[in-house]
Amino acid sequence: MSYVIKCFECGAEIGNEMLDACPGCGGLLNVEMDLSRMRGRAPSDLCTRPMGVWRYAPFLPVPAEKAVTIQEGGTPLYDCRALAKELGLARLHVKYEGANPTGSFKDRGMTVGVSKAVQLGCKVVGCASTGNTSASLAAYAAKAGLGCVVLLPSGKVALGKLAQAMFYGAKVISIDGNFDDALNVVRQLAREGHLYLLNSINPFRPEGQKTIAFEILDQLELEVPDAIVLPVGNAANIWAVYKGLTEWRELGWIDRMPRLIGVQATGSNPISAAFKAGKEDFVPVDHPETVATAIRIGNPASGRKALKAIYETKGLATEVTDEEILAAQRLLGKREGVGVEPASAASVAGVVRLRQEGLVSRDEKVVCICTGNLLKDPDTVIKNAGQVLRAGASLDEVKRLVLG
Ligand code: AN7
Repeated sequence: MSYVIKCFECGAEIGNEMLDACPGCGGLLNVEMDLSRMRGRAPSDLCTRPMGVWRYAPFLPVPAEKAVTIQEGGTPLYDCRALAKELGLARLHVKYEGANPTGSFKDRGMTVGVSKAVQLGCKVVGCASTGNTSASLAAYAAKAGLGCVVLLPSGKVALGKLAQAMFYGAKVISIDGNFDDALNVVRQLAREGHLYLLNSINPFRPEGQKTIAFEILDQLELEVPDAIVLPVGNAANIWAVYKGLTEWRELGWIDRMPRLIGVQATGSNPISAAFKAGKEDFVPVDHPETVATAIRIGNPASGRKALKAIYETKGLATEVTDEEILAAQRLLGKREGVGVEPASAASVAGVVRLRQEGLVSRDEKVVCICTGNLLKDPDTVIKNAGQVLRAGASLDEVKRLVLG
């Protein structure tokens, strides 16, 4: 449970846990866990706790006794045989993060991040968000009794997410700008000491999110998949998954790494573009646009970490159109009964495309991380689903529709 915080860029050790960037070079921060106590042990030693984020307490930078928790994690891993057959794949699993308490994977990072905020004595927490981060932070702040401020891009947050942030009592501020603009402002608020920042540049957030990787490995009984595919927005989650895998690899609990595949929307594609150009850095997209508003992000704060995760695992990044995203969303619902929001469906859309391009082969065992629940964005569903039939309240009229 001991750890150090280091700069991802210059390697400097960071003593101050309130920071979100290296005071020397401005680089991203990264928590390095001391895993020496876990050496010589096995994943089954962790089974003393139920499935969920805190089962992996020895890998987390906050003691489990101090956890602010609403029982996050422990989400299903669906074996999607019908979909695998349709896509021509040996095996396709979906890690369904929509089953988390607030309906997205963000809860894994927030249980750790908000626990840390409490430990540090912070009274107000805040974030910029495309929606899910704000919904999650608002809930955990309520649980912890902290003040909460969320900055949202005006008009571009899905209804369910906005409702959640308002419901849990956060101060909700709509910004005339996009997510990247909102993040700039909230970072300044944090630097002036008005709040503790809980966007995923907070180095403790990915520590919670890396438990997605631990759970996938546990649920597959330590059989390493060939590829793990996930949507990329602000780009911290792919890093978190990489970090989790790396930790178990270093302990010898797994003997190889899966390829990590990041999927973006064509209108918000800085990481995909950088990968295609073979670059370790990316050029921000000025006016990001996509139906998958969760990943409508042009300047991903953790982009450099994401690219490292992709290159180190011999993975790749790709992009899919809004039409492909919505088609994949429908396909997952229709074939498997699994409802996910558009950003989450980007992972499945990515697999569809990569199968067509031959960049994922028939014999691969693939896990898609579906990051958020269908009900987050009911407007998009209603706009793109079939229509509701109308009838008077009479047997005849209804029967005509039923039999028609
Ligand atoms: C459903 O809530 O950035 O690449 O502010 O909500 O780690 O950013 C959401 C991101 C994927 C991308 N899927 O993850 C926010 C926010 C869903 C998401 C992502 C998000 P990152």
